[in-house]
Amino acid sequence: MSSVNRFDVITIFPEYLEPLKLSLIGKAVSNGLIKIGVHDLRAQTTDVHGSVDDTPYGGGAGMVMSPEPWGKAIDAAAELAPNEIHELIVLTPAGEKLTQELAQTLTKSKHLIFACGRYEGIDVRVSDFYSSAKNFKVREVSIGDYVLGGGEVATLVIMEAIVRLLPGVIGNSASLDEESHTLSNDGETLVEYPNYTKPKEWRGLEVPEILLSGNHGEIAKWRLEQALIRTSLRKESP
Ligand code: 6GU
Repeated sequence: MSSVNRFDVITIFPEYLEPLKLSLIGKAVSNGLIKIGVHDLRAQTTDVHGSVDDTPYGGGAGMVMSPEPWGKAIDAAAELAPNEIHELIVLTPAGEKLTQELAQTLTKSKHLIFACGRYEGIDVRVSDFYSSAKNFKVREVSIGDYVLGGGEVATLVIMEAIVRLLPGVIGNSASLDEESHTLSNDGETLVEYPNYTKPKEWRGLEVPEILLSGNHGEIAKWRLEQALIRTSLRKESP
């Protein structure tokens, strides 16, 4: 099964993506599992001010990002992974909501390009153009029902959700099978059961006896019960 090997991020604030150098993602890069490029949209502008936005046709508040620099930046990013299908992720609060399932789906695209919009978003012709361009797939993605100043933080969230699922990134891949929001065998997604480690008693709080029993069958049963209780308490109803 093929999986992502290259991510390109286009933004007017490349410094916002510095955390990609840390921890799990930073390690995946230094181990050669993935490649990441972060590109300044302003490098594709031609005027002295490096303008990336303009007033909206039809009037209204705010500014809209101009299609020209975006087209150039996306074309340049595509050339960094020749002969691949490029999945263009356009970050917008109006997009499809990120779920564990979408993160899992995105692991299967070889090349992901993240377009971080700011202001009132990107001229929609950018999405329209690449939707019908050969070798491109376009997805508008949101990370939740609230509005951020731009897509940079959303990109960090989505990339972290994807990268930890890639083969070889997490040492013990069995831990991926038992975590929250992962499909269990009966087709339901649950949040995780509660975890405990040493000491056995901490500030008067004890580890549940069952976890010390060594009875794996009973422990599994207890954990499933706990996951079901937490799921019904914490998940929003559909
Ligand atoms: Cl992807 N972008 C912005 N600007 N706001 C958001 C978002 C994205 N997802 C949730 N809110």
